[in-house]
Amino acid sequence: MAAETKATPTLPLNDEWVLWFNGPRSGGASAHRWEKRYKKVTNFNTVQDFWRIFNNLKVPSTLVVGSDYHLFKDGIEPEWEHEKHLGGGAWTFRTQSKDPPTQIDYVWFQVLLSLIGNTFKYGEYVTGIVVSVRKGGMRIAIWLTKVEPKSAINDEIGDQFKRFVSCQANRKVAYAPFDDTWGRAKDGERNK
Ligand code: MGP
Repeated sequence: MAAETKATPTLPLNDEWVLWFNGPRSGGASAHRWEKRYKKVTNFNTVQDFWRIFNNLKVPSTLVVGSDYHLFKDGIEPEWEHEKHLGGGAWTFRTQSKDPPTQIDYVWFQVLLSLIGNTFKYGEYVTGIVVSVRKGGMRIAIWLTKVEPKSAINDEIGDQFKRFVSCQANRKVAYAPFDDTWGRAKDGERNK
């Protein structure tokens, strides 16, 4: 009798996710200026498809300087101007050039597993996660939809992120609302 083959059941994720990528700016383009240069790579909504994609994806630390991966919930673009980001902001962790590059790979992977696996508390406020490879170091940002910067919810989101970071590095995570004063000291900024 032929051996019975058991089909693995499809394991759906809570959300559908889209992976976007951009490489470095083309020559001559000025740094520090916003350019919409990301492109959609793929999307997934099952555990099987997630592993199929991520088993074959280069880890962030091996990407060319200037590259970013953006992993966002379906229907949300990785841009502040997207309607879901109005009133939102991001928690960011930055490495320094002397830090081991694999730190970023670990934090990126642990945070995204928690987000797609729906174990991240208040994950419904998270729209996506971005990892950026830059000359002076790398950064990971957890992007949020509208949230009160000084609220218990935002605090808890920052604390969870900080716990993932603390397993690898003694570095702060910082929150800043999305707007054109991004990166400069202003109201709504938080540090942990
Ligand atoms: P960047 O492309 O992430 O580059 O942002 P980089 O080299 O990391 O820039 P840096 O200035 O952070 O060192 C380029 C610039 O565009 C940033 O300085 C931000 O002020 C701005 N910026 C970033 N994002 C994600 C957005 C966005 O979604 N919308 C707008 N309008 N500006 C953005």
